[in-house]
Order: sequence, then structure tokens, then C-alpha cells
Amino acid sequence: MEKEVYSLCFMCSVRCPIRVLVEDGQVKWIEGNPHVAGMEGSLCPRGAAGISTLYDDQRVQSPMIRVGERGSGHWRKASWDEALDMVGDKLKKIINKHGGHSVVLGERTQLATHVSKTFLKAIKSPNQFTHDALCKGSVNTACRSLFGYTDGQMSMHYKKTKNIVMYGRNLFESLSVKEVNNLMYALEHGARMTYIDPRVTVTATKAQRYWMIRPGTDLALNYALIHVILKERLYDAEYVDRWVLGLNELQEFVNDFSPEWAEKETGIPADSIVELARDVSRDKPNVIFHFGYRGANHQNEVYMRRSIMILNSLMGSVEAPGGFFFKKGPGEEGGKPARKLTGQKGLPKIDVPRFDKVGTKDCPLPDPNHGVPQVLPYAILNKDPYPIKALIAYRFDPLMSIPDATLTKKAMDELDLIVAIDINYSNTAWYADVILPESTYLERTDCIQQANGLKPQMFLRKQAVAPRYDTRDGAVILKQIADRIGTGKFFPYENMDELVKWQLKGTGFKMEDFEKKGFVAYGKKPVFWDRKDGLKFKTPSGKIEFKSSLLEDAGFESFPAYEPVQSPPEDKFRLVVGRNALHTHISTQNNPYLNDLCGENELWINDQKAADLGISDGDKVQVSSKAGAGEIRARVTDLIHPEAVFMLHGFGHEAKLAKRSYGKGLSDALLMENLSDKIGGSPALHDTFVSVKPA
Ligand SMILES: Nc1nc2c(c(=O)[nH]1)N[C@H]1C(S)=C(S)[C@@H](COP(=O)(O)OP(=O)(O)OC[C@H]3O[C@@H](n4cnc5c(=O)[nH]c(N)nc54)[C@H](O)[C@@H]3O)O[C@H]1N2
Ligand SMILES: Nc1nc2c(c(=O)[nH]1)N[C@H]1C(S)=C(S)[C@@H](COP(=O)(O)OP(=O)(O)OC[C@H]3O[C@@H](n4cnc5c(=O)[nH]c(N)nc54)[C@H](O)[C@@H]3O)O[C@H]1N2
Ligand code: SF4
Ligand SMILES: [Mo]
Repeated sequence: MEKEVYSLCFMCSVRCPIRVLVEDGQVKWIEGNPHVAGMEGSLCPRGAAGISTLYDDQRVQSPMIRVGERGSGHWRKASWDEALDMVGDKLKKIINKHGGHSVVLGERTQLATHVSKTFLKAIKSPNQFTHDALCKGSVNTACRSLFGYTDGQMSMHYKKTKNIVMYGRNLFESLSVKEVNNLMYALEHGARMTYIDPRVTVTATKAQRYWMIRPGTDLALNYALIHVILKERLYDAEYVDRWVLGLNELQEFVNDFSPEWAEKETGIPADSIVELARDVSRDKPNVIFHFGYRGANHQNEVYMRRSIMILNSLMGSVEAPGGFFFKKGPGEEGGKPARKLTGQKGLPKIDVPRFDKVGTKDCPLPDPNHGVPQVLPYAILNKDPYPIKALIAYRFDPLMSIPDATLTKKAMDELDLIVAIDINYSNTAWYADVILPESTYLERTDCIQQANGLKPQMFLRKQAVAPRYDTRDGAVILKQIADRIGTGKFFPYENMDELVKWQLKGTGFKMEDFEKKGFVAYGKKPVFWDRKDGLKFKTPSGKIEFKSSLLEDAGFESFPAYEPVQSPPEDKFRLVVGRNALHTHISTQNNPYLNDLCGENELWINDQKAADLGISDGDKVQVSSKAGAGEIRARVTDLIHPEAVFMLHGFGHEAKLAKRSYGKGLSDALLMENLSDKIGGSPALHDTFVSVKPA
């Protein structure tokens, strides 16, 4: 028997809409949902490899309880009842003795996030955190400081853009299918792209202009661009007069940041900087300076992200076709969003601060909806603000995704309980006390995806095939733990269909409505607000705050003095990291297809520097930092700036049962120091210096 199921990919968290062909209970084919604009049937390599995740016999096949030392890899299979009872019993003891706030749950933001937030709220713990700050915390804070919206409430209109500037936003490798297709469309229709990165990436090869910037100096470049734009009055004066607060302060601040000054800092010729400012301005407002994610990650990152969004504001490109737009919710079309468990009445009030102190005077600005994960090891080790006793890692791997894995492991040793809800033997699952395996995305129905945008829609991840192993859905697993610790009443469902139906109540849509195309839409036409009078900034002034009340009320400056970027000391390099098109962070290295295509990471090192160090292409090298050391193969190339070395994130797996990836390559989290942009919330992933020598 054949059937087609519309669903959502989850080989990464972009969640591309897919169509799955199922024959006799087996997945035969996955393709992009042809009914969704921008997908046009296409998938990325990881999306196509979803089949091999489903059929991978090295993923976690049943609940596992640790029997040896933590990390020793000695496990025994357990029934669900036994594993859930054990977790329930331990949690009850911990909560009784230390309070609900001693329990932390960390996850990659996902469709069931409202379930895990409710799980913690019900036990009076404020300590749910997501990956957000690790990914783009400072982008989030920068956007709130300027517009009153998070970056997640905004997006870019690639298809209609005329000119786009990317600061290490390696969009053609660190990708999302729709964005790639839409940007390709724009480039094929005459749009121009500038790409800035200390390393030549695939995206660089598609740009009209590429600059190998000195690592860490994007802020200097932007101040010079702003300097030129203001001096030559290249900005959208009508938009800026109407919507911007603090132009004079900005003007005064950038006076000294001439292109000649920036040339010394960045290595980019002054006349090229002037040319870029003029070039982009000609196409305003249909332009994008991409705010980026993991490009330049330093301890002052929030100011770099602000400078990018200030450039957009000067171009009038915020809420313009081909520029940025604010995502519109169902309310704009008179509709109602899907319900979330977090909205239920009767959830207890929480009266303790978060473990990361977000929202207190010690850490006022990062987004309290997400928290700051990299603070966790310090909070545990210092028992500050209070002892933490249990960690639930739900689709998240602190040991590979928080810098300084040695420190994180040391902190985890202090915990009474570590639970991993994962599909794979991640490093954290391997170090856990109990693994509760989730069914893969092809085997489960998930919570509703509220897709806000120019056209608000809802999508559904729908089970395509029955689970192959003894696995369950994450939202059901949490409910079943809640039942055991006395908070089950906040989880009014037995299975995912019941939860989805509960969510849809009052929206006017039914589960069956998703069957035809995989999604439902609230309206037909894209919604742009009126740029003359209808922009709804959520800042206190109702304007774009170059002079930011968010920052200044918390005691920070809107325009702090520029601090020159230190070059690495003699014979050291700045470690920079990133992704490629074949892997998702730390999740896919053991996927049979993807492992075959890319089974190990390498260290990109500049050819002249390598020659000085006696390193040839393919040699094993020893890399060491203040945090850790390890061996990796060198890729000697002239495609990287001499101050930087680069490696792919996600290798160096420790779980022996994940046989394909075990021990292959080196983990960047082992080398990185755990440093942060304390204002914005991001980790300073690119502030570690490393030594490299032949192994
Ligand atoms: N295939 C794939 N696609 C993905 C993901 C994935 O895991 N795999 N993950 C998704 C997620 S969660 C994210 S956050 C995005 C990440 O998207 P990006 O932020 O585009 O991704 P990275 O691969 O981290 O690329 C960072 C780039 O910044 C460069 N860089 C380093 N230092 C500097 C600097 O000082 N200045 C500039 N201008 N550049 C610098 C690095 O050389 C690297 O090429 O990708 C998303 N898409
Ligand atoms: N050192 C270092 N740290 C980083 C980064 C870096 O470049 N270097 N990048 C940062 C960025 S941009 C991000 S977004 C984060 C990402 O950080 P993480 O969220 O930790 O990374 P992922 O690889 O997305 O997935 C985490 C886990 O989810 C599991 N998983 C996959 N699918 C499912 C599922 O359906 N159910 C369940 N329960 N589990 C599943 C995977 O097996 C994996 O163990 O890392 C950040 N941290
Ligand atoms: S970008 Fe690729 S892996 Fe991510 S959701 Fe889309 S198809 Fe899946
Ligand atoms: Mo990310």
C-alpha cells in the first residue's frame, strides 16, 4: 500500500515542509513539499538523508539505564515503566529536598517547547533554557534594543532583494532550503551579493564581492560604512526622520571612524568600503545587511549586531520588500493561534531567580524566554545562585554545544540526576544516567508549528510510519514523568493526536485540514505595514532606538568606545568554527549517508603559516588552547586569513555505540573557552586562541 504524508523535516531545526512517500509501512522517498513556495520539491543533503536516520540501527532503540561509571558506556536496556519510574522517583526526592528550581531542563527550541516549559513551571522551576543564546543570543538582544522585537520575530525577504551583504552568513552551506532557493532566485534576477568572511566559503564563491576580513573586525567595518553613509547623506532621510531616535548621537559617535581608519583594522581597502556604502545605498530600501548568526562571535557581539541593524535602518529596509520584515501572526488576519500548554490557568507562580540570573541586575538583557546555557557549568560548580541537582537534556547536547567540555563535564559530575531525551547516543546521552529515546520525526506527530511571517500559517509534523524501535514522543515522555511526580494534570492528553486537537481548539482549523497540503493559511496576501505611519515598533519611544533605552536603563552605553581587536600572539591563531552543508551541528555525524560523505573534520590553516610551522596538507596536528587539546588533520590552504584557523563544529564524538563517528575528528567544544558577551548573551565562540604544531 502506498501513501503520501505531508510533514516537517527535522534533520535540522529549520523544519522544512516535506512530502513523504510511504510504501508498505516503509519510507521510500522524501522531498520538499511542492505546495510550499520556495520549497519546490527540493531538500538539502541532510533532509534527503532523513531516511538513513530512520533506518539507522545505531540510534538509541529502547530506554537505557546506566550501570557503570558515568561515561563508561555500560548500560542495560529497561522497559519504559522502569525508566520512567526511576526518573520520577529521583526527581521527587530532589524536588522535596532542594526545591523544584534545582531541576534544569535544556533543549533546542522545538515544537514541544511549550510542553517542557510547562513541565518545569509545574514544579516551580524557572530553569528551562533553550539553545537560543548559544546560537544567536546577541542578535536577539540587539534587535530588541533597536526595535523591541526579537530577531525571531523578524525575517528577510530574500526573493525581492536587490543587494545583500553577508557577514560570515554562509547561507549556501549553513542553509535553509527556502532561503537558498529564494536568494538564488534574486541573484539570478540581478541582485548583488557581498560576502565577508576570513575564510572562502561556498557562499563567497557566489558573491560579486568577497572580502577576507581580519577576524573579529566587522564592527570597525560597519562603523566606517555608517560614517560614509552619514557623511554622504546616502540614507533614506524620510524613513530615518520619521522612525529613528538617536541619529545625532550616532553621527557624533562615528565621526572618527573613517574608511582609512577601518582599513588598518580590517585589512579591507578604504576605497572599497566607500564603494560598498554607495553601491548598497543605490538599491535602498530593497537591501539586506544580514544580521548573521555565528559569524563574528566576540565578547562585544551585541554592538556588532546592532551596527548591522543600524545599517538596515539607515537604508529604510526594515519592513520593506526585499529587506527585513516583521513576522505577522494570525491576529493580523483576525485569526487565533494554536493553544500552548503554557497558557493554562493554575500553573504555580515562581518566586526564585533563574540559574543564569537572566532578568536580574546581574544579567539584565538576555532573553528570559531562552536563558543563557553556557552559564550552567558555572552555576552548578559555584552553587550560585543555589544548588542545581538534576539536568534533563532534551534534544540538546551540553557537552558538545557549550564551550569548554571539560568544565561542563566537571559540573555534570556534581549532579544527582542526568536524563537525556534524544534519538542518538550524543556525548551527553553517553554521560547520562538514563536515556529516554524519542521516536524520530518520521515516526511521530508533533505539536503544531505556528509559522508567522508575511502570510501567517500553521504546519503539522505528521507521523509517516510507526516507530521502528521501543521509542516514544517527547511530549508524551514528559507527560508520563509528570504523571509520576504529581503534576500530570497540566498535560491533558494521552497521545500526540489528542494534544494537537487540544491545541487547535478555537482556531477554526481541524487536524484533517492539514492532510491536503501539510499546512493551513490564515490569509492569502503578504502583509506589510505602512512605512509612512503604520510601523509598530515595540520600543518605549515607538521608534528605532539607535540610542537604546533597553541598554541605557540597564546601565550600558548605546555607543561604547571601540576597542581595537587584538591579533593572536606570535605563533597562535584565532579559532573560528562553523558548519557545512552535510551536517547539522553535532547530530548527524553518525548518520550512515552523511558520515560517508563527510566523516571527519579538518583544521583549515593558512598555507604560509603552515609552511612556517612545518605542516603539510593532510598532516596530523596537535591543537591546544587554555581549555583543552586534541589532534586533527590539517587542511593547508590559501583560502583562510593567516590570523585564523577554522574547523567544522560537531566532530569528536565519545559514544562508542555510535560506531561510525566515535573518535573521528576533534570537538571544538573541547578547545573553546567558556566566554560570553555578557550584555547580549551569546558565547564568544571566536575568542579562543590556539597553538598548532605537527602531532
Ligand atoms: N548545513 C547546515 N545548515 C545549518 C545548520 C547546520 O548545522 N548545518 N545550522 C543552522 C543554524 S542553528 C545556524 S545558527 C546557522 C548558522 O549559520 P552561519 O552563521 O552562516 O554559520 P557558520 O557555519 O557558523 O558560519 C560562520 C562563518 O563565519 C565566519 N567567521 C568567523 N569569524 C568571522 C569574523 O570575524 N567575521 C566574519 N564576517 N565572519 C567570520 C566563519 O569562517 C564561518 O564561515 O546555520 C543554520 N543552517
Ligand atoms: N562549540 C560550539 N558550540 C556551539 C556551536 C558551535 O559552532 N560550536 N553552535 C551553536 C549553535 S548555532 C546551535 S544552534 C547550538 C545547537 O546545539 P544542539 O541543539 O545541542 O545541537 P543539535 O545538533 O541541533 O542537536 C542536539 C541533539 O538533538 C538530538 N536530536 C536530533 N533529532 C532529535 C529528535 O527528533 N528528538 C530528540 N529528542 N533529539 C533529537 C541530536 O541527536 C543531538 O544530540 O549549538 C551551539 N553551540
Ligand atoms: S534545511 Fe535541510 S535538514 Fe534542515 S529542515 Fe530543511 S531539508 Fe531538513
Ligand atoms: Mo544556531
